Amino acid sequence: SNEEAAAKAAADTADSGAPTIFDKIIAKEIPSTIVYEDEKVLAFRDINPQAPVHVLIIPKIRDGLTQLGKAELRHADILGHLLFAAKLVAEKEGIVDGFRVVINNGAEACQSVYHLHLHVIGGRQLKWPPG
Ligand code: D5M
Repeated sequence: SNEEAAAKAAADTADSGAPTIFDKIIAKEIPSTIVYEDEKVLAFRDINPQAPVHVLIIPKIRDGLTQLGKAELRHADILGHLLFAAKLVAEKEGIVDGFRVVINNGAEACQSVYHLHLHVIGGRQLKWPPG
């Protein structure tokens, strides 16, 4: 599929350390709809929403975290912070009683942006398993 081909191409450049589209969102060089922000993380609406609520949460400093599979012990604090932010976003969006947190890791999981991000998805009945 197109999605799989795009994911493979993205993975090929993942280790180049090149900036991603999310750096431009953090720098506010391109617009986004921010739903939550603190000193460490930024949460904004996904441009291609898969549910009525679809928010991405990213660390403001990538620090080598292109993907979860590259995490090191020094990232444990920011990983916990991101997950707690997912709960805050779910509360803010009124979906705290039913929501999903997703991290796509690598081409086989269709990761397309190599700056770690959590998807917070909800606002409808979600199905299991995901595709
Ligand atoms: O998810 C990467 C996600 O990033 C995908 O759901 C689209 C979203 N995306 C890409 N560009 C933008 C901008 N400019 N604004 C908001 N959302 C964006 P992945 O897990 O890597 O497949």
